[in-house]
Amino acid sequence: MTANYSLSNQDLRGPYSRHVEAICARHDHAMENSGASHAVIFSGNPKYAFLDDMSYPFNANPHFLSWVPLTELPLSYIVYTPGEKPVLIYYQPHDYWHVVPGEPDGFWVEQFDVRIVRDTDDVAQHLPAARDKCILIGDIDDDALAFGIDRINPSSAMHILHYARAIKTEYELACLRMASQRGVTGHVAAEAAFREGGSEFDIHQAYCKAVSHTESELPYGNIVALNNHSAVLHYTDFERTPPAIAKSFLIDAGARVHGYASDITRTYANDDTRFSELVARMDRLQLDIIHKIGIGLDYSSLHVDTHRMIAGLLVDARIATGDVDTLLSTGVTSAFFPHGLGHLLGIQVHDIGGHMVDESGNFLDPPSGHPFLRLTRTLEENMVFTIEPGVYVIDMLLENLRGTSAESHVNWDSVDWLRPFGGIRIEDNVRVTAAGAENMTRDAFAAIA
Ligand SMILES: [Mn+2]
Repeated sequence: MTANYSLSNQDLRGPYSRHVEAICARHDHAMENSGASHAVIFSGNPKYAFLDDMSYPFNANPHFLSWVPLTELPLSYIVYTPGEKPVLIYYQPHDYWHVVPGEPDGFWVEQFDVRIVRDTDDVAQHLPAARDKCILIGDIDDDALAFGIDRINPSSAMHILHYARAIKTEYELACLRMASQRGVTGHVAAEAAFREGGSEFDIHQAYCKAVSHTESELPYGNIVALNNHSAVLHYTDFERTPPAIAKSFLIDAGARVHGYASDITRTYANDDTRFSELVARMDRLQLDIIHKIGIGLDYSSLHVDTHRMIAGLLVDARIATGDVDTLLSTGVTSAFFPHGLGHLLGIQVHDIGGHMVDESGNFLDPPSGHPFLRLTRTLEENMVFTIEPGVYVIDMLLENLRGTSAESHVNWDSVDWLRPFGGIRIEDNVRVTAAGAENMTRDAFAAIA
């Protein structure tokens, strides 16, 4: 299936109006805590390369996007005063050089008092006169864009907003499900391009076409890796010619809907039975992890549990020998699985707040020996995050085991066998439910199968 992804916005009006209510309540709380009467949320401004007049792709302030799904609206502001309809200062310049934002329209529009401005000088008249009663939320790199507001991103408000973002509203869950569905159409097209013998570049283009994203619209740079390239965790080269033999294929790629991202990884074998079995074994392991998810579970302990399961997989696959505790304590599992189990997912692919313990600015570091774990929170209903275990041959890490007590626990012949395949990662996007977990990614694959 390579049809362009399309979606209907008809169902979102109700969920979105309730979402805005939730965002207002969140801001009421944050503003009370910071002693502010008004919150002004800035969408962001284009950033330019040094000595150049061309800007980088625009990345809107995620706080702005949590209010309104306008990913391409620079130099705009939301003004929120508790009890009043939020004002959207909508920057639509007269500009014949560029495509300017269109007329405000869509399921979101009736939630705002929209004020169109043609020039940044016209923003000031729509801001509260009492600038000292305002807080400004956004990336301000030019004082002129703050319009005299001194309190920018105060932690007394930001911690509350960041902590709350981990729990998704009904509207956000709908967007995240659609983002998974959109990404999955790309994954299906990418697998077909791999089976047809395409290069990494060909596969990447098949993916972009299927999800109907330009590269700058993707939530993150696609990882499209054939053979040993998949051992590079963030491999982002695109070889223009296919390898003589494509033994394996790892793709880590997502899509966006209304500013919300999916983040999905799949690994495929060509025709090698042993590697195929290892991929299938990892797939079952990943589902077993997801089966453990529930309200109140500590994500750090799930990560450590995953290391125990990876130890079992390495032994089953004759890549390592020894008992689980030894394989963990000697660093064998960390050499094969050197990244975190997953991260919060939402407007940002690595959504903010993964290490927060509460809304007061207390943070919990990852457990010792696991510095790259991005999520250490206790799971709550409607949190959305990724589950992405992996196993790789990364010689830089495996070489560190030589000469240690770990060396005799590694079957180096099997490492040599696995090296040309690179590695395996399976990544789904899941939501915590009262009953366990909703797997948005598997649901999307099942829906198009
Ligand atoms: Mn991820």
